[in-house]
Amino acid sequence: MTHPEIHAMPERPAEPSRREVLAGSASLLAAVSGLPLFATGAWAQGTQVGGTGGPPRPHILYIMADDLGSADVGFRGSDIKTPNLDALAAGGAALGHFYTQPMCTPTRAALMTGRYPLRYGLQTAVIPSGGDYGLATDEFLLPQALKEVGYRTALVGKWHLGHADRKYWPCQRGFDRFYGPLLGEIDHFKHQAHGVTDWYRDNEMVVEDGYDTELLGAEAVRLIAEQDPKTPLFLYLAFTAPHTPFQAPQTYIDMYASIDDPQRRTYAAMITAMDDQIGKVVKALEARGLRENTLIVFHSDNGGTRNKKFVGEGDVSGDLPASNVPLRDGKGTLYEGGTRVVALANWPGRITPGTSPGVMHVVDMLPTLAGLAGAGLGHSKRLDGIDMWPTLAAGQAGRDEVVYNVEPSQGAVREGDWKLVWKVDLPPKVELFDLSTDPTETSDIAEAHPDKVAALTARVLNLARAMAEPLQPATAHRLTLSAPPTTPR
Ligand SMILES: [Ca+2]
Repeated sequence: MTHPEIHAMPERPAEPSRREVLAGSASLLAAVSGLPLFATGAWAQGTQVGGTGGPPRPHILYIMADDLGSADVGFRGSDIKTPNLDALAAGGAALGHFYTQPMCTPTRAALMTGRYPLRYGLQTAVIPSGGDYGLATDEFLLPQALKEVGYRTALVGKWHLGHADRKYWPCQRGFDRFYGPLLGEIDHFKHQAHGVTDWYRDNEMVVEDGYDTELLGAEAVRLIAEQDPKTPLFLYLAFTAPHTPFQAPQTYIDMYASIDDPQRRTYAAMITAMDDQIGKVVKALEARGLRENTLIVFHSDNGGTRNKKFVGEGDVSGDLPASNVPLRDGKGTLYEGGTRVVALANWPGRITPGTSPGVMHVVDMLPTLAGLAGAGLGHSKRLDGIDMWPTLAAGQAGRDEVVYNVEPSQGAVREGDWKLVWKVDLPPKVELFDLSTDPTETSDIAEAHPDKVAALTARVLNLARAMAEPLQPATAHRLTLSAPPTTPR
C-alpha cells in the first residue's frame, strides 16, 4: 500500500474577505492533515448562470468512477498514472469537499433525483443481484429534466438503480440510449454477474467480447462522433472501474511491474485503463468541435473500499488495494474516506483552474446541471440539492449541511465544520468531530461538546422520522429465507 503525498495547489492572488476566510480555514486544515491546500481566488469573473450574460447551455459529460480511492489519482499524488484526469483537474476545478453517499446505488440515486436516498428507501446498502426493487418511478430524474429542454440523453455504463422490472431500466427513466450493465458488479471481461449476462444495448441484452472499460469508452466516442453539435448532449459515462473483481488487460497490468502486490497492480491497471478511455472521449469532443462548450464532471461514487464487508458480491483475498489516505476508513462507512471523494469539474473559459474549497454533495448536481441547461424542475419532489454553480465556477462558499446518510442503524450529519456520527445498533456510539481541525476524524470530542451533540442528534432524528423505510433489509431477509439449504453435498 502506498501512502501518496497530496500535492498542494499553487497559491494565487488574494481575493475578497469571504475567500480569505475560506483560505484561512483551508490553510489550517492543510497544516493539520496534509490535505490539499485549498487555493482560492482568481476565479473567472462573469460566469453567472442563467439570465443574460450567463453561459450558453453546455453539453454535459458526467463521468463516474466506481469505488475509486480518493488518493488513487495522479493529481492527488498517487503513483497510479491518470494523465488525462490530471489534465482535466489542472485545467478545471478540483473539488476539495465533494461528498457522495457511501455506496453505489444511493449515490447514483442521489445524482438522478437531487434528493437524499433516505427520501425513497434507497439509503441502505445497494440493490443486490437478487433484489426486485428499484428507484421509485414517481421520482423525476435528471435525464428526464434535460430531455424536456431538448438534450439528447445517454447512459453509457453502470446503472444499479433497478433491474428486475423493465420499468426501472434507463430507457424508461429518461435516457434515449443505454449501453452497459444494470447491476452493481460484473466480470469485466465476461460482463456477467453470478454467471448471468448483464450487458445491454438500450432494452436488449447483448453478448459482446471485450474489456468493459474499453467498450464503454468506445461507445461514448461513437455517440460523440455522431452528435449534432446544435443539439445539447447529456452523456452519463459511468465506468465499472476500479470496482471488484480486480481484472485488467495484461498490457495495463504490465505497466505496473513496480507494484509488488498483484492486487494493487491490477487495481492500478484498471484506473489507468479508465483514464485512457477518458482521454479518448475528450479527444472525440475536440474532434467534433464540442470541447469548448462541454462541462465535464468527474467523481467516484464512493470512497475506496477499506473493509472487505463492503467489497461487493464476490470474494476478495489479500490486502484491499484502494487508498483514501489521509481520510478515515472507506466505502460503506459514514467517515470521510467513504464519502468525500475525488472530484473535478472542467469547462474551458467557464471554470477557472484551481481547487474549490466549497462543500458540495452529489444531490446538488441535478439543480446545478438543470440550471445550466435551463431545465425546469417543476416535476421534481422537494429537492435536497442546491444549485452549486457559483461554487463550481467562482469558488464561492458551498453548502453548510451535509447529510451523510440516515438509516435505522446509523446516521451522520455535518453542519459547518461539526460532524456527528451516530451508530444506533447495540452497543450504540455517538462521535463528534471538528473537521476544521481534525479532517481525518481521529479525535472524538463528543463528551466535551454536549450542546453540539444534542443539536446534531436532533437533526438526525428529525430526518429519521421523515425517512422512507429502507427497501434493502426486507429484500435481503426474504432472499435469505428463500435460499436453498447449505448442507454438504
Ligand atoms: Ca461504488
